Amino acid sequence: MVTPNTPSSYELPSNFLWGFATASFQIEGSTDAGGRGKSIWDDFSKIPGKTLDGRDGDVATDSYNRWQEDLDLLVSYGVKSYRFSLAWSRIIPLGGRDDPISEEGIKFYSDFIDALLAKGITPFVTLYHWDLPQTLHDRYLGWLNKTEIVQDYVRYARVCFERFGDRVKHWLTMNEPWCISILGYGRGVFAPGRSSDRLRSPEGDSSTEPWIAGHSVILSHAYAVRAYREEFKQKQGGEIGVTLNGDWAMPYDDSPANIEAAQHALDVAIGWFAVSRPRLFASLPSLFHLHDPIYLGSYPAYMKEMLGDRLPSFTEEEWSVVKGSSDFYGMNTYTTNLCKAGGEDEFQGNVEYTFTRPDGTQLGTQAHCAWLQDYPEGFRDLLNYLYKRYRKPIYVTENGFAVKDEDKKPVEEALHDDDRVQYYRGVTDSLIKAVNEDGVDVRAYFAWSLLDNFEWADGYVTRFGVTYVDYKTQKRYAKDSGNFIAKWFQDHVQQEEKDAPPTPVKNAKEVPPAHGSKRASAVHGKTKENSKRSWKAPLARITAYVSTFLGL
Ligand code: GBH
Repeated sequence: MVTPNTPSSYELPSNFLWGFATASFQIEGSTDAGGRGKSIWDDFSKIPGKTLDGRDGDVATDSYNRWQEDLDLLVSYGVKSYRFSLAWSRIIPLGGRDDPISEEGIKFYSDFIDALLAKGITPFVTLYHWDLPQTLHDRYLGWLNKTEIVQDYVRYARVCFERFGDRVKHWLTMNEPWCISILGYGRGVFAPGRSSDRLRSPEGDSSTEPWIAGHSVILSHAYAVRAYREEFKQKQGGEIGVTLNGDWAMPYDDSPANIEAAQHALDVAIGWFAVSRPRLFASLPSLFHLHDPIYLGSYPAYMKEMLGDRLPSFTEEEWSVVKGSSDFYGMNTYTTNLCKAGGEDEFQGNVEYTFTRPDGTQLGTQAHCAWLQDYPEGFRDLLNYLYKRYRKPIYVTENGFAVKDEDKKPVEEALHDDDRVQYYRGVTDSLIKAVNEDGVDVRAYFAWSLLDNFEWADGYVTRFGVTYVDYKTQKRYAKDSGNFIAKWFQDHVQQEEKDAPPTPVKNAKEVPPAHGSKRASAVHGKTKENSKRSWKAPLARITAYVSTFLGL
């Protein structure tokens, strides 16, 4: 457990965006209002056994009706930005490129965007957060059909840019491609629930389908970004990228096999989509194209080694569209896993995860869900790793904690969510140190989530909100964590426009491995960063750049 000791002079620049995140299917409810078509989650969540409490998304937090209330809540927290997603099937009910647009769906989001802007809140919009139009699954199996889905997705994206892009300047194409592919087509725990496990699903092949789905997701993202850049960006002036889930991977101990395992875990969780260049050649293009940073170029070598020809390949033309197709690194992260080589779980890179250290102690405070413990040092290490490896400004688009048994507590008790406050205390300390001491270019932070909401396969049992939702009355109550975050960012983000925007580092010489870099060894308590003052942020950034360039 950390006791943050953030130096009082540390700050975040005045243009730093902060706020809370949600997703359409998790909050909207009203699944048949306004001409909305079905999404793959509508029926899936109703199949007995698919959600922990047997509950579905028909009502959720009723935000389709209560968006004004949600907006008031955002205003009361004083956020600068709000990350939410659009339901594809509200905008194009049948989903396809020749299917009609629903003006009612457009109006719903358009009004909401106007209302946010009227309150000075910057909309940060995700185009796809897992609610694929059911029709596209029925027609051609959705993400498994590359040719069809790429065209349908790009048309949907284009409609959104056309209708909202005059006001939306921050776009995320996809939320967590790993989850879309692995949880939807591999483990089968998320819609459409396909898997080789015949107890779970009558159809599916977990050894091939996730990699095919992931391939379509990458291409859909990339062609949508191309459309934005060619047809809209100049006029609208926004930015666009993808957001990846990825938790910090820490070797279980110092054995070479486990150090390697931690890198393999990152290769499959993140590298699969970030598609980093093979390390040997990583520096060459950046030396010759100084404004073409490294991010997207080839699948990690380990993915190829593990999957052989089950990993679909891109054509040269596709590569040219995929490479460089994200303006920033969108980072969703929740925890740190201790990694041991071995096991047969390809979805984790044949790596075993644990939270129990070799000495038997736990890494951190246990959350309600088994996969999550609090370890803020990992958050800082991940920021450093991603920034050194991909050389892109980082937007933390999700980060959060579910307090154990919060659903069993009476409201008054649940509001004092000490473990969640402690989690955010640690993470914000890590964040500001990464910016001020390590020179990492972080430009946004969104806590997950504004509200307790429909937590997918967990139903409503697991609560991630910084605001408590009483599902009987749909009343919202700020938890201590919501107030903590609001105050923390108000205290640490500079008030006025007195600073220049952060200077991104343009060029990187080396793509470092996860474990062997300076910060990574600090994880194990060997190094301590010690620069102390906030004006040193740009200096730290330059130093980070120079040392990376020199391969230190
Ligand atoms: C986010 O994903 C989602 O974007 C968001 O919608 C969700 O509400 C939030 O997390 C909280 O869960 O043990 O194999 O099932 C987080 C990334 C990746 C975390 C998969 C849980 C479990 C892997 N998730 N992980 S597995």
